Parts: sequence; structure tokens; C-alpha cells
Amino acid sequence: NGNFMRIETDFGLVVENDGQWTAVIKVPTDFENATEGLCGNNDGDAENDMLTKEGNDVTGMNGSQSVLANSWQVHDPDGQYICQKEVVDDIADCDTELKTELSKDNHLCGLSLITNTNPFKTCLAHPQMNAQAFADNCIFDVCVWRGNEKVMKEAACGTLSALALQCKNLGLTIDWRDMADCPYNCSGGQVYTVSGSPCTVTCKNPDAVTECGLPNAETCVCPTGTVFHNGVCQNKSVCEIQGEVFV
Ligand SMILES: [Ca+2]
Repeated sequence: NGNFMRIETDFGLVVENDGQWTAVIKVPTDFENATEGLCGNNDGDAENDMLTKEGNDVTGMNGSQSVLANSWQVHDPDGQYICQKEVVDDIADCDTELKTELSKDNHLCGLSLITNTNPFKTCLAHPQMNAQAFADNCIFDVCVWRGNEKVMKEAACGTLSALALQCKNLGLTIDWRDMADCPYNCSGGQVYTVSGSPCTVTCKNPDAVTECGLPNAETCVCPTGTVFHNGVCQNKSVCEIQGEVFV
């Protein structure tokens, strides 16, 4: 699905991850106040989620972020990958000067703020949206990379991308990438669309779009009349070789 890998389980859990900046985890309402781990207990209160696997609240403890993460490590049963359990200091908050700089209009995190020219303004003003949280998260993520302009930009684009995804869930499709200069990378002749079928037409699956069953999303698609084959968009005729049709 575009930049996202999506996993669905038989008990209704959905995980979508872009491998870098965004993970969306959806659980059925039965799991309210019944989860544990890095994302907390799913009770709607973000203040009680810093619990280690042993049940210790590490809020405010030095190195709390790595202590929490270490406690929830899951070990590879094959022992192929070994995770470190290093405890590092929590990430220091950004200084005020840089915060102000990052929040300026049209600069990195500026699009998380409600302004007249912001394409996100209707979405940010939605009653179910916590606009301040997005601005804070953007500034935090970008500040972590201070000194590295390239990654700061990537972090800002990542936060805005997560914002766009949340707006989409509220029924608002926002065309923001050009304005923010956050390109969406498509490969193999695919073209970007702000709202298209997340399923890909291939020789094996020529009706993927009509049978998709997933809502439209920001994604890369092959031009009409072509299929995605061997990593590139090709004319449908590629599916018929020497009179045989791929099945
Ligand atoms: Ca909670």
C-alpha cells in the first residue's frame, strides 16, 4: 500500500508502517484498556503509559525512554539478531530559539499550525484533532536531528505525512506535498496520486483495484492500461507471452 506495509490479523488488529516515521496501530474496541507495551494500555490517557514489562512506572526517570524500550524487547527465537540493552539519556528538549524558528510559517513544522494559507487548516481545526500535539511532535522530531538539515527535513515531512494520514481518517484528503516540498517517491514509472487504490494491478492480479476492499490512500499507481510487472509499469500485453496468459 504505497509507502506502507499493512498487516491484518484474524482478531482485527491492523498495523501499518512506513518503515521509518509512521506506525499506525488499530485495535478493535474490545481491546480498550487491555493492551500493554510501548504504545500503552489504550485507555485514552497518555499519562499512564510509561510502564515497563515488569509494571514499573518510569515517568521522569533518567533514561526512561530506553528503559521502557529495553523492557519490551522481543527476542528473535533464531538468535539471528541481537538487540542492545544500552540505556541512554532521554532526548533533551529543544531550545526555545530553535522551537520558534521551526514553527514559522512555511518552515518545516509550520504546516502543523492553523494559519489561513495552511492546506491542513480545516483538518487541524477538526474537533477530533489535537493540533498542538502534532506541532509539538513535529518540533520534537525535527529538533532531535538539529545540525543535520537533510534529516530534519525528512523528520518534518514524516510528521506531516502522519498528519495527512490522520486527516484522511477523518474524511479529509489534503494535497500538501508540493507546498511543503515533501515529495513522495514513486518508482518504476508509477505516478503519485493523493488518493488512489492502495492495491496494485499486476499480471497475476489484474482486477486488484476493483477487488481491493481497502479505502483509497496516498499512493503510487501505474498509468491506466499498464500493469506493475518486474518492478516497472508495463503495457498489459506483457502479461501474455507466447500466447500464454499468466495466472
Ligand atoms: Ca494510557
